[in-house]
Amino acid sequence: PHAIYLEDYQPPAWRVERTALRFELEEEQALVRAQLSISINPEAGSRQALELLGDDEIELQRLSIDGEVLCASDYARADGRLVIPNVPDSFTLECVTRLLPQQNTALEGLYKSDGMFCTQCEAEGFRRITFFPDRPDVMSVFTTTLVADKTRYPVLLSNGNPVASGDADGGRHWVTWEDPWPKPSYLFALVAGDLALVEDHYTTASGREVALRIYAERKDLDKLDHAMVSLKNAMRWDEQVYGREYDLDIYMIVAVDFFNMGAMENKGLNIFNTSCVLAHPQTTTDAAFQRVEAVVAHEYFHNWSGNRVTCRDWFQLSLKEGFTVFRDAEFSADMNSRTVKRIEDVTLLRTAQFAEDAGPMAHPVRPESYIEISNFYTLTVYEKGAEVVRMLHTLLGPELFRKGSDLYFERHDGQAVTTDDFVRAMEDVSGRDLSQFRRWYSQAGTPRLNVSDQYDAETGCYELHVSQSCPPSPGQEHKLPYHLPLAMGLLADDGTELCSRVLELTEEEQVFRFEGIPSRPVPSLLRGFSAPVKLDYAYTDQQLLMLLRHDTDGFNRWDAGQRLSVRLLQQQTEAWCRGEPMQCEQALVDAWRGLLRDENLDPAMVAQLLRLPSEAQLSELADEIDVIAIHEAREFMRTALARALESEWLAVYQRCDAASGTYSPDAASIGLRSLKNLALEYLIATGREPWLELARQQFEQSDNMTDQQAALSLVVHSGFREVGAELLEAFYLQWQHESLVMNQWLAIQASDSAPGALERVVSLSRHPMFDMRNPNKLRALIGGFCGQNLVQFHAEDGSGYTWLADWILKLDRQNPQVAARLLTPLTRWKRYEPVRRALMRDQLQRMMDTAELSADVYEVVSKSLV
Ligand code: B3K
Ligand code: ZN
Repeated sequence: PHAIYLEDYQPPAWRVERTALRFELEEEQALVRAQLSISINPEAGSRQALELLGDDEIELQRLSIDGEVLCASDYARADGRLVIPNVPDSFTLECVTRLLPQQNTALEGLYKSDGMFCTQCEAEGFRRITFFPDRPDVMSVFTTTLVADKTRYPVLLSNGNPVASGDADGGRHWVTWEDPWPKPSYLFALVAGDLALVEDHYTTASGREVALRIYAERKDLDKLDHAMVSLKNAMRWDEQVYGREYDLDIYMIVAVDFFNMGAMENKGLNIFNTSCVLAHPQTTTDAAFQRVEAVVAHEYFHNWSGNRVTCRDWFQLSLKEGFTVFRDAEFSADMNSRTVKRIEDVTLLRTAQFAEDAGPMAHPVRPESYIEISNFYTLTVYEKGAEVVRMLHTLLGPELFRKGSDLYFERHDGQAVTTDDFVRAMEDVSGRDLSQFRRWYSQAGTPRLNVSDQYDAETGCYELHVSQSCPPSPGQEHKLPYHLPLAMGLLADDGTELCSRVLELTEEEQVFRFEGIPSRPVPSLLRGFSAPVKLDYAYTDQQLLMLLRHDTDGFNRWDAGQRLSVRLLQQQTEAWCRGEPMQCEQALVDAWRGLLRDENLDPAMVAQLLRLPSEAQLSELADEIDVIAIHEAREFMRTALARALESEWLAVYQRCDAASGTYSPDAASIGLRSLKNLALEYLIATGREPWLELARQQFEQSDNMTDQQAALSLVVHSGFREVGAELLEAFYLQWQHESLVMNQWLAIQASDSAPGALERVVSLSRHPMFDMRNPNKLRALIGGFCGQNLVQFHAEDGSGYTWLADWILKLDRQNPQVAARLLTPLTRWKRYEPVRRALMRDQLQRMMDTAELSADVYEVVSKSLV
């Protein structure tokens, strides 16, 4: 496998104005006839041979130019390419290919999921279907005809609008779809199957009627309402907030069970992982309800940020992904609690993106090279990319930002562009120079801000000294300073806010002066997490407690509490390592008591404030990760806080329980359930029997999956092993017919850290509920064990590492994308103490020594070993 570089980009030599496809879908094979109207690209540098991309596995049956069949000597086919040296300036190329979708286990290109045909073409799946300039800067108008057995596949879908249909011989039928909007091949999609649907409609701001259809297997028809409501909300929101309307007569979503990621924004025909579209109170948790809302909106928003304006090349992936994640995050913030949404997003960023930034696969938001682009659908491109857009929003303010996005969409409608074009639109509307800001796209790593202060009581002058730096990352030894917004405020000791500002950092070291400050203030820094950085300031415990109580910025209230918890947990981790007794600070207990007793606070916020940072996050913050010490310290604190505040937890549990009525997935009810279940978690953590009974009751009597699953996982993860096993069995019997619920059942067991975990997951991998071809099952079981069960995955004998490596090698032959992704935990080997570090490295080396790794796994393993 070899690398591809951004600096080698060349515009396409040929354009494809029109693409007509005809699919004959059969039980053993699919035949694809493609007619491409090709002409020379006047913007290309020089005339070149026609080069089409097509996977070596597809069978080329016929190739003709303007009706003349080519013979083997007219073209060359090798390494995923088809080269035809002699072609006119403008011509029609026809090619017929034969594929085996039934055998496509990689789930890229055309494949079968539970008896239905579907496609996944981003990033480079179209070349597994036919020969094409499969790159995002070649945009074409597609017409697609599907032909298939009428009984097995009554529903035949593709992009755009249906324009003709009819019956064919042998019980077959056909439908033709036309998509008027030019699009790159990665946005092509088709679906053929026996599907049920819910239908609704939407009237756009300018009065156009759009039919909305969500398709799923018949048994899931009762789980589509939430997605439909979310879709309509997203359509309205994009009109109101970005002035963007939908542009076809139909918008379709199809739910499929076998899918490599969450969902795909194919023009007019989104294909979704069932886990991101199906929702029903009885089978779906609050978190999953919110995920459905977010993903439905995300894919819808792509219609403008991604489809109408697309990426020039895959290095620009964050152009559409970072911007669209920012858009969906703001949408979710408007639909739910803004502060809670921000806390959740920042937690993900700090836990997983910061870890990525500090690991061997670290890359800039706009990577400079890749071996396999699938490996770059990362937290950096998505989440950090969204933070970069958010910083532009903060620096310019909402009005200018909106002007900038309007200009961007107008200027580049129908084009394939770069992140630079996006920033230029923001520059043009604001008159600002964002050249330094562009470093956010080109430099990898998490910047660090060091803040200290000085106060002169006589003059009332307060100074903040801010310095910034960024650690080296692969291929980037030295970093230049970033341009970033540092939102902050100053608080008096009693919590009164003295001022609030957005400081702009551009230099390595800067001083900011504040006049007329009556007494030494407490700074509230990086409010709302205004930049994706790590910030150090020597807060005292007292100052953090004050901010936790009084900060006017909800996010920073939470963050103050987190800083304090992290500090105390780190102290206990060190105590544990030294063999000294651990202890729980009384001041923390008192502060938490105050929060638990204050009935005026928003329950959702209290739940966030009283959640201890996860083991994964504490690991990210550690100099050298000691998994056991972190686990022990966190368990100690959890138990101590549980016991010290037992009556408060019970009171809160009862208060929230009484306040929750019938199930509704709105923000207020979700907040009540999250605080109630957090209280139950602490009650269970006391280890006392009565609370086990309370959990059992909740498990048996609740009318919704959020409460039932919370009770189940708390009991399973507690010391009450027998009851845990009993509830698992009951849950299984109740829900065995619901595949998504069974994924949770697998994940809860996989993340159980009690001894014997590896034996348990090995036996689950042989359970009928597990299916190694289904990515959701793999993520639940393997991802659950390696990502959520840190103590057991990192067992000192290395058994967890061997188990994972065995799986990767097995999966790599079947589904390289998923294999490469599941590999992530091993890539972090350098962060661990010497024994585990060596064991993890051994497994990476074992994989490296294996012949014939896929490009996906090869890239991750080889970069990890550097
Ligand atoms: N654009 C798709 C991701 C495709 C991943 C391909 N390996 C989903 C999304 O971000 O909306
Ligand atoms: Zn996306």
